[in-house]
Amino acid sequence: MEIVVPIVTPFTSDGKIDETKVRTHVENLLKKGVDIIFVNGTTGLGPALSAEEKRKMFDATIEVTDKVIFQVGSLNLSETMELVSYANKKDLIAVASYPPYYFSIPKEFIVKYFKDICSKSSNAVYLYNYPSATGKDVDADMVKEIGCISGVKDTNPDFAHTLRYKELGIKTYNGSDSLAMTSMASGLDGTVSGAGNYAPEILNQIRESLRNGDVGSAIKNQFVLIDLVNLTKRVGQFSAIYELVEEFQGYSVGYPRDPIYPLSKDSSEKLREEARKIWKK
Ligand code: PYR
Repeated sequence: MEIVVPIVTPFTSDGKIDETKVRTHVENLLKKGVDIIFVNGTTGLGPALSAEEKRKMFDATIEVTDKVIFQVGSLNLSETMELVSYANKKDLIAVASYPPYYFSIPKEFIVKYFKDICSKSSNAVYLYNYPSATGKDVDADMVKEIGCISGVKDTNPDFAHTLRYKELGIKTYNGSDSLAMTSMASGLDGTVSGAGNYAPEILNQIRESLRNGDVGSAIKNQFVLIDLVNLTKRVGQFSAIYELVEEFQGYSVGYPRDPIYPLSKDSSEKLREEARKIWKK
């Protein structure tokens, strides 16, 4: 039962990556029981980062831990391949990619995209499947056809869809906060949770409860997580995570970057107050 956190990308007020804040955040999450750090995911604003910025996030993280999954995907395949080659020189868990998005393309192109990454990578290659964001569902049948994918993060409310990958015998994680408990309880390899940025303790408590057979407590904590996530969604989920890391973990992870605008002071104060009510530590 691994807890994977897709970390936020901490920016300065003028939009540069703050590497010191990355390291502080990663160190704290590991201390709080997180097993694996996923860099440049959705919560990390991956599609909004340049290749150079993706590499910076990876460098700052790997200085702290080798338990890293490095998301390298983009619509510019030469940049993606450069990142894959860069990672070949390092010790890490895997490189990962979402499929090429935006364009309407045949399945064979997606299969080829992943095969090309595999042929360039000396590391394991994981799929980041997030159909509601990318418009492409790289399902278990496609993964079988690709043939070289050894892990998947499926950000998907359809749990059976995720379970199909596990049938192939590859590392399988579901990336929906609302399915954290289900993912840990059902024989998947673990959960990927954006809320883990600000509430790693809750994920850890869910895991502990499951290990102790205390399902009631696991369910209770799962609903605290769901309530927090629903609250963030009302004001702007990705911006809100920056606020809640500071609120609950006690240090700043800087700012998001436009067009993921920071919350107004008023909105931030209301969010924090509501969040404290939901999660009374
Ligand atoms: C991500 O932020 O990358 C997730 O999968 C949740």
